[in-house]
Amino acid sequence: PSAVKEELIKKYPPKVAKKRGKAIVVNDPAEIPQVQANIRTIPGIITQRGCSYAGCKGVVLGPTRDIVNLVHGPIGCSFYAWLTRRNQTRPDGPEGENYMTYCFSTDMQEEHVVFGGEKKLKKAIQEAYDLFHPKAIGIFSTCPVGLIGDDIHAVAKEMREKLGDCNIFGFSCEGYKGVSQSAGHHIANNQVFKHVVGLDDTDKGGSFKINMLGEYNIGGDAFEIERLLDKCGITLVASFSGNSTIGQFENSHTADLNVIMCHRSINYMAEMMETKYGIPWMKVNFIGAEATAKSLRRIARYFEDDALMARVEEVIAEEMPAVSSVIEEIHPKTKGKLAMLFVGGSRAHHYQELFMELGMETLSAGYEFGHRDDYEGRRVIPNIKVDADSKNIEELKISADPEKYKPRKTEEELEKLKEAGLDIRDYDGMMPDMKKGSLVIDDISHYETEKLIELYKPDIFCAGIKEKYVVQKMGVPLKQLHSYDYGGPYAGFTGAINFYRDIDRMVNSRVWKLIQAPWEETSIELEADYVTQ
Ligand code: CFM
Ligand code: HCA
Repeated sequence: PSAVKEELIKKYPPKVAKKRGKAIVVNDPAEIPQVQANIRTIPGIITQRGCSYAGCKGVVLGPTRDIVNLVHGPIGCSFYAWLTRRNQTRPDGPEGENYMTYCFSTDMQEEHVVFGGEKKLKKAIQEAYDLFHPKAIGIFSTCPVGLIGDDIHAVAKEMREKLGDCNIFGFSCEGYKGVSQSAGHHIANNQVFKHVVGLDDTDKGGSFKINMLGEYNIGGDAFEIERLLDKCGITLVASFSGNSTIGQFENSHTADLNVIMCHRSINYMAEMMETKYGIPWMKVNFIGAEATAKSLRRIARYFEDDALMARVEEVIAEEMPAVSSVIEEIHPKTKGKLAMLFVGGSRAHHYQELFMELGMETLSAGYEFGHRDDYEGRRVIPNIKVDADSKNIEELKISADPEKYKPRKTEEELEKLKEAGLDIRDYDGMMPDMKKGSLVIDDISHYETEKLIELYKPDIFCAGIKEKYVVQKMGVPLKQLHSYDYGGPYAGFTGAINFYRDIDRMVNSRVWKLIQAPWEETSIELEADYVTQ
């Protein structure tokens, strides 16, 4: 692996090679090395990262169905975020509110960039209100809004007061804020926490009340998780934000536990909710059948309820046979095959579980915009250098709510649970789960991707739409772990079965062998023939 690393950076100018060298590390799970992460991409390198607006408007708020998400900016920003992420939702019947299929934008023109766009924004809010009478309107700033200084928060306040029965709040998530989508996650967490969470104190009943944080219902994952929670008798108060409503967010502080799927995008919310309301959080993973069983068991152990623990065991016993029979059929065909995963800020870790169940090895993996804690574990957080880019993102000062703070467990109770192996408030990151000698690469560049494939020739490469066809032209199938291509759900037990079958189809299809990769000699000879003809 060290030789591969050298090969990946060899062609770069010395300064670039030095910098990229710190983002490419040979893993050792026993002595986790440091990974350079969450810093600016080197200009000129083709990154797969997106922007702050994508992380805020697209990722965190995108899956909410009854908030009108209004983009203040030129039309392209809204158009390119229009139904491109496969977050699904299930409205309450045919008349139930669902604005997800709409594309709301102020359609800023040059005139507004020069003379200001606040008037147009006010008009757009009024128009959306008159047409839909939504419970809430979220305003999202794109790059030019920040550059010209339109004050979306003042507009939000003015219009909220004017309209009276519509919660209106803004997100200063200009694309250039921070270094990736990650900044947008933080901005989204802050504003939803400030303007929405805690508004509705109604006790809606139910036992074992949890919130599901960082699950965005891509390809219907949240539906499968909801099915399992329901079967176990665990009440889902709110989901941030797959298949969610604003009413759920308002009421979410009545839950007794926050479980986190995607740590990167939503850990801020969990911490703020614990400080203000006293709700502890726990990392879970519903990707992988074993991981799903483990996560359900851990939720039951948190509640320390025998009947719940028994029910969870019953559910696992009911669900597992179907999983095992598919694994028995597929494992012999996938065993020993090689995978690589380069995705966002959490899936590159979670999906290694499913590949393990298929007997496949992960040779190399990395995030586009994960932070060091997502790689090395939260214990490194105190040592993370806070640079100017991170300082630009607001850290809310949160304290216990004088009336609503109610610790769900005492510190002693939490300590006891931790001693019994329940890792409350912790996430160990991706590297402890990866083999010694595997390559961990942050913010992989396009050149490095191609080189890595050429050197390792994996049986499957997992990434997004930008990589998909380039990689497939090299004769390597690419599974999109963002959109799942057209598949899913992949979460839970049913999801695991779907994934096994899809991966089997991909790694065992003979079509890939018919493609000549650019580095294959035969293709070079063919080209030579062509030239001499
Ligand atoms: Fe979390 Fe996500 Fe991901 Fe993410 Fe994303 Fe996504 Fe992703 Mo695409 S919130 S970090 S910003 S799990 S959109 S649902 S697939 S890059 S790995
Ligand atoms: C985003 C969204 C994205 C893009 C996926 C891709 C998603 O980052 O803005 O590059 O294929 O999951 O839809 O991550």
